[in-house]
Amino acid sequence: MTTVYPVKRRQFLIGSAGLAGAAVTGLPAIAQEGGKLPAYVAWKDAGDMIVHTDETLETMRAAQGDALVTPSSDLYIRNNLPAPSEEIVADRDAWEVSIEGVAEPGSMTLGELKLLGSETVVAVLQCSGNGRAFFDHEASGSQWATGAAGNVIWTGVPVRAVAEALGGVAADMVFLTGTGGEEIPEGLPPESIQVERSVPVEAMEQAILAWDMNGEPVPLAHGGPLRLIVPGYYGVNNVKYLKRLAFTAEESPAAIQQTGYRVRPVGVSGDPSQPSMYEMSVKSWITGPLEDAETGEVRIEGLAMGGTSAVTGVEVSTDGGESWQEAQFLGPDMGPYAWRPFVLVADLDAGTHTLASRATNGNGDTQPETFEPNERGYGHNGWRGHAVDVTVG
Ligand SMILES: Nc1nc2c(c(=O)[nH]1)N[C@H]1C(S)=C(S)[C@@H](COP(=O)(O)O)O[C@H]1N2
Ligand SMILES: [Mo]
Repeated sequence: MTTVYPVKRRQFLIGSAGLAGAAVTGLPAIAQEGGKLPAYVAWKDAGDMIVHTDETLETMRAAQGDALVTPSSDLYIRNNLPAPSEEIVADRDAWEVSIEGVAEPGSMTLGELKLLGSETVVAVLQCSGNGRAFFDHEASGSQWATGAAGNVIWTGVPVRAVAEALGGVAADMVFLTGTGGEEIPEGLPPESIQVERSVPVEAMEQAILAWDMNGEPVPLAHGGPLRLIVPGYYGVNNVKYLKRLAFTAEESPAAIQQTGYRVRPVGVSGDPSQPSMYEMSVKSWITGPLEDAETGEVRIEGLAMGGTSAVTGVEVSTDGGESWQEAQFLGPDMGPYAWRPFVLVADLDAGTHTLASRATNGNGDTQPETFEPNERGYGHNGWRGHAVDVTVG
């Protein structure tokens, strides 16, 4: 199956992606609940998705529920460029990645990488802009609420093992840089639209090159045949259709690294001196009930994640944050990078109740009540913004 993008549409998308760093998306702000899925993700569960655009699909908050793992059919999609054609997953083991910045640089096929060993890690994949809709300053970009995030089981070869097999990381390399496999149309400077991200080289401790997602080959839409997974780091650093992995002395010159995904005050443009969207922060949200409930015992459920340090606890408030009660985690602990579903049964009287959750991680970080606005609306983890008003009666 080949996905064909009409030329006009493609140019439109590429043009808008190129301007993303300048805080202009140009994409229409139509969000459809249970809308029609674009062809390349027609296999997803339309009833659980909000279609913002063909390249941005969000999981409905209620559908997130108390799921330990996000089914692939419900996982959000965020493409800066249209996905490559299905041809690249026709012969997965033949996919080649060039590996640079090691003692013996070269190219390896996925088949060869699989011989270097494998590890499985459960990690939250979350877009930097998840929660953007909860800011008041109308930050440009997709108006993600809670659904640009999922908890995913990834299997692949540790980046450490790949570096070792090629003689080790070369001297003075301080970044791990991944390049996406999208084709760059002729005439455009690659750095303007290429999805190429650099993370501090220390992240290689937990990073893997993944070929399996939730126990199946990574779907093309989620970065198959091979994806760089940097557990604990925001979505953008998890480069899909990885075609190059390089240990580098400098950050990528790509706009998506230099000016994109930079946290700065509202009204300021992006530049390399500002913090980059790397490590995720502690966060939680309630997934049910979201609108109404019957009086009496109500089962309040939600999801909590620690970021780069495991989530250790989560409290729930039914009175807008005046009082808090410790909620109970459900299911097994799947490691520091996974989220944990939680539940609290509360006795609720008739009336409107503001339900909120507040998580803490192993570093002792707790979600703040409010979160300072920033130009692009990144990283919101304030508990008040994520609270829901539920009518009980
Ligand atoms: N090659 C490539 N990798 C990419 C992107 C992309 O557009 N191209 N988008 C990034 C962003 S911003 C996010 S949030 C995640 C989204 O992953 P998903 O579509 O599998 O949910 O992939 C990241 N990796
Ligand atoms: Mo993202």
